[in-house]
Amino acid sequence: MGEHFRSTFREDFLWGGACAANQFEGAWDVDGKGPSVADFCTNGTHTNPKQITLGLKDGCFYPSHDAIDFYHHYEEDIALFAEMGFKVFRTSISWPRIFPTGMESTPNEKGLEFYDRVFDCCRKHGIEPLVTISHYEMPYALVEACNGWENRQVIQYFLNYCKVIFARYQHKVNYWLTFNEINAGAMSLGAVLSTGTVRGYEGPLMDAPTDKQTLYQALHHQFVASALAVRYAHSQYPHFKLGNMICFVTSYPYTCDPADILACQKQMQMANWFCSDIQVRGQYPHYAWRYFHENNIHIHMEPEDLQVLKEGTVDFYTLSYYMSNCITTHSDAEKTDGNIFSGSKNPYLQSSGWGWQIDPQGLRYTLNEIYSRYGIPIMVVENGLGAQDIVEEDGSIHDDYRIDYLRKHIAQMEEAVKDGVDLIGYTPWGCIDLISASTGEMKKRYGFIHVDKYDDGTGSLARRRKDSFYWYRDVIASNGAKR
Ligand code: BGP
Repeated sequence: MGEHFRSTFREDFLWGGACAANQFEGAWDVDGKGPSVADFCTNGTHTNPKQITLGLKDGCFYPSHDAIDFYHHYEEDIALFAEMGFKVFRTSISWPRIFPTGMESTPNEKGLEFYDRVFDCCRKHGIEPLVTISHYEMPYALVEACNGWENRQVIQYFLNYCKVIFARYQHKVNYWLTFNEINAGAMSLGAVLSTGTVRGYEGPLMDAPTDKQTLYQALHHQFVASALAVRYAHSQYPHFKLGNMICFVTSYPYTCDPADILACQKQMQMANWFCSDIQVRGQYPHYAWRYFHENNIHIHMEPEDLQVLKEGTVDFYTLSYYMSNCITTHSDAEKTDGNIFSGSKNPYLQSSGWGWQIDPQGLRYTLNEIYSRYGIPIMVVENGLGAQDIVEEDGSIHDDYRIDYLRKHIAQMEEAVKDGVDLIGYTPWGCIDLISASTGEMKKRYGFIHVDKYDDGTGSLARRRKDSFYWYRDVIASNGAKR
């Protein structure tokens, strides 16, 4: 108690929202942009998986091509964020907007100018940009030329890209995240979107080939690329703050059977802690070697790699948190869907319409676990409820289910702060409706702002404030107290 007891969010707490270029910008081939992996992904549904195709196919719908057209609506959208009182806006730079194939030596000036306009607009409204450098947006040409991150050469391409955007936006952006959900790279959906190791593959994203040797080698290259970018930024731009980004899926043992406890520990290690340990502590963790041995994984490293990892550790920790699951060795346990990782159903939790188990207390638990492991500032850079919304005749949208979800998670963040966790910000996902990453749908909406856009590609793109818009505005105005 006493001087270490904090009763509420810090004064400079960064309230805001989060989006990613490929899910909301549209303008996929405008002003010189090259295609990204996401631009060859069709839409799907909860039950009908989205596909990646080799080139564009007649009769397929590619939702990223137009998305919600933030590219041409950014002024209106950022003004709406400002109306809610955002202090921070997390977005990503589309790598192929800057380097259309990823391999050019000079950047695409028109792409750079677009982000100048976006960041200037944020600053005009007093909003701090928080920029993800790579959010499932690898130039597709790098998939074809290099099988994505499997090829070590991509490290240099990525570093060139980082150097260009760091130099260009050094006076506009202070907060950077290297890779979105880097730990997704070990899973099938992540393999497609994050590691880009899908050369020659066409079919459902979830069924993309997952050869562990290739994935962990690709991940190693991403770790080195991330560390090199962090090290370079620290040396050139000391005012920058660089973070990692983990898709945190908290797992609980399904029973108190010691076999379940161990299975859960192993799951937490390889799913969540593995990437975190490397990016925060700067070294491969002890438990990884046995996993590699048992799975016949041999990572090729250059002599300097381990030193680079040590020298490129991040300044703050960020995570997405939507749900939790259970892990068990008992085969009769019912399965549940989830964000990238699936697991067993927790009988104490309710699920969203897409089968993600809602667990606000798990967020407090998770924040405590992360903070006691690393002791560096933490930001929750994604959280939210994907749900279908109904637009009433008068244009209003009563999304009390979304308010309920967010309110409960904010309450648990407050508990974590009282526990002593240094939480510095919160950017709920899809603060304006956008394309779902897992299914490619518009129907799965997260926003405070509704966008008139539908899964058949129709819609006027009109923006509307949902009830949650006004609610979140009050949350921010009261620094989290009024909710
Ligand atoms: C995270 C991704 C986001 C986002 C979110 C919600 O894993 O970083 O890009 O989309 O999940 O997932 P979905 O869009 O599948 O509902």
